[in-house]
Amino acid sequence: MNILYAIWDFFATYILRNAPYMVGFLTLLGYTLMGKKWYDTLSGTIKAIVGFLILNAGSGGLTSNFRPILAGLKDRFNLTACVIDPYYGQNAVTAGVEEVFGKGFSEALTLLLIAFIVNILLVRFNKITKCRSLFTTGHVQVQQAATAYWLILFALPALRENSVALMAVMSIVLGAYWAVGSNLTVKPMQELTEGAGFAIAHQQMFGIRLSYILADKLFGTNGGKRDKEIKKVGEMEMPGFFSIFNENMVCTAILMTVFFGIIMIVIGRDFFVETEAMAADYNFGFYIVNTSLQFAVYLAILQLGVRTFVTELTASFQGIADKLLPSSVPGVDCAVCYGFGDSNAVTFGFLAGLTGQIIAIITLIIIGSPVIIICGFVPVFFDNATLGLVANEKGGVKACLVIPFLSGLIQVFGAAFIAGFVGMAQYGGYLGMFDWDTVWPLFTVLMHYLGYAGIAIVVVILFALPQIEYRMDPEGYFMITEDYDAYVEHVAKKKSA
Ligand code: ASC
Repeated sequence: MNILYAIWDFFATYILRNAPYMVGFLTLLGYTLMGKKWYDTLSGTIKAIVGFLILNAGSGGLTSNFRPILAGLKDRFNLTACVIDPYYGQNAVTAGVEEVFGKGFSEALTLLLIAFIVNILLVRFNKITKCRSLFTTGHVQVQQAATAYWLILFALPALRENSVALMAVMSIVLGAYWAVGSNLTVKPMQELTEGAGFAIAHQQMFGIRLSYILADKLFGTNGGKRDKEIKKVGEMEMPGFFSIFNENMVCTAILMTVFFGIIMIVIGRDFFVETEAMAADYNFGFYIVNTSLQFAVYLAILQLGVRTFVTELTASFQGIADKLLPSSVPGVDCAVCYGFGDSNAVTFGFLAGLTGQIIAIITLIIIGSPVIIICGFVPVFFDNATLGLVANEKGGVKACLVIPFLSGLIQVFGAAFIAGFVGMAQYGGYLGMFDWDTVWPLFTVLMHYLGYAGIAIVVVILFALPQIEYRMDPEGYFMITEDYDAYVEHVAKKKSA
């Protein structure tokens, strides 16, 4: 028994919550189930793990370089503010949950494991549930389990004393959110990647579907009903000097130098010297340029990582889909889709989102909001870049700018509301990613004011979404994950009929 526990503990700590190794494990399992030669399996597994580690080096580099700059705004203006950032959010839960609810953080990790099992079961029985995607992003699951733990403890005081009932409610709601949310991204991702075979398992899954729908309705062809030519970011023809913006690396480098240059000048040289980010005798202008250029560097690394592992993961997942989880795809980090579509849409989406966030923050300050939000790099970049990329595909340049801009506003206002409402703001941080500024506040309010009826409404909404999507196209619904080429033909046939 002890040995079994030790194995499980090792698996949970080093694999399940550790995305590169979880993806490696799935690749190993998938290829083994397919009966691949051992050396092909080994090579695929190594590429999956190393590719994901490269992706992490890229996204980690972006985060560690640019997070302190945005957080510096807070110190510069002496704000007592709540930073929206997954890591600050997780720290706030660890720091406050015992004090506020008398409960330890370790239960949040039990929640993660049970919710993950709920996700697996919902996909296993997808003939009934219609859920087609499995979460594989462990670090995000830890952050979400922590935040959901707080939100639900706050919303349902009656359940605080009953650990079993509490855990049951939490894991059904969270597990269903994982299965249903990532399922919502299947169609947008299959279209964006032309059938690469993955979904997104991250923190803006409802946002992705919303962006996909709005971009099409407001800026696109409205499902083919409107005769309209869509100009995507990559198709913009720019004359003369502006043509250099067509190249992703150049575009990112120039725009980031301008944007971060302004922010860094506002924060001021002293801040960077005091925080020992820069030596006292270093040239500030050069520091700004060099720091800003790192953005293009890490973005390029991130995209290399994606190219390295995506084919291995999705090819091997076929084995899992055939033998264990029929018609399913792996749900992966949102950064994975940055290897597809127009890469400049990533940069545009981010900048539009940042503009929205800054305007929203200034508004909060002007109206004297009790909770002031500071943009964290992770929500402002990873959410809005993803929403921009999806919007661009369906609605072109305008959608790619307008939707992330609106998202930036929503992120700040939504986070200010929920972090104040549930008392997380005073611990200095909130998760703050798109779904957690929109969908989860809604769930929390429903559960808080309606109690058991609220839980029922939330569960019904979640379980109904895949059913509705299925009924809109029963024939194509599983085809899109099983055989994308056949799906494309099926859609063309439906259109001409
Ligand atoms: C998150 C989070 C990160 C990033 C990363 C993006 O939500 O916690 O570290 O986004 O997953 O690639």
